[in-house]
Amino acid sequence: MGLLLAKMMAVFGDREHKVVIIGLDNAGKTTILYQFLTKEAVHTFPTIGSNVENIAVRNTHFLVWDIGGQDSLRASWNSYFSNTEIVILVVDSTDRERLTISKEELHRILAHEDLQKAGVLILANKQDVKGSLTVSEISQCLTLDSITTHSWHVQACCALTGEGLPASLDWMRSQVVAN
Ligand SMILES: Nc1nc2c(ncn2[C@@H]2O[C@H](COP(=O)(O)OP(=O)(O)O)[C@@H](O)[C@H]2O)c(=O)[nH]1
Ligand SMILES: [Mg+2]
Repeated sequence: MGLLLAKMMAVFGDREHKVVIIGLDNAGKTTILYQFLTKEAVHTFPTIGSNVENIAVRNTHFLVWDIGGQDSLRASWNSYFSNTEIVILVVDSTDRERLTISKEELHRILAHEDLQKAGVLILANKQDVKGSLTVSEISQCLTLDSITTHSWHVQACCALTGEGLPASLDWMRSQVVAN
């Protein structure tokens, strides 16, 4: 690589790293995407199709896809996975009933051939709600300790205030910088 190009990359950062946000409808995916982007809570609507935004963390750029979580859309998640470096699974920590569905989706995507090298970030969202499940309860329900094939990280967060999200971005950055 030419010296000039190397210098320019040091200044402007590397290529974009593809990130896909998945999770059940109402988990908080879209709120998290816009909290990453604007650091403010935005009013969201159920996502039809997908939202995509470029998010910069220092000189690392992520192209983040937020894909709808309704039943009918989940089948199409697969088509978004090629070249994905990080998958973010957003879990609604108040939704005890549907946690087993999230568990199944998580283990299904881990087996996906396009995601064999992807890092997995699990966000235990809505921690502001009283009585929500803790990170360790969610880790147990999702059997995170059984994951040995992928680099993964679980983080408590609140998308409305942004709490926990800077730490998540730091983890994402460390993943792509290390690779
Ligand atoms: N209390 C609370 N509500 C949240 C949080 N994150 C998202 N929500 C709300 O949950 C609902 C669904 O959020 P949305 O981002 O549209 O979920 P999506 O379907 O996964 O994209 C909205 O009413 C959000 O305001 C959170 O951390 N705490
Ligand atoms: Mg949405």
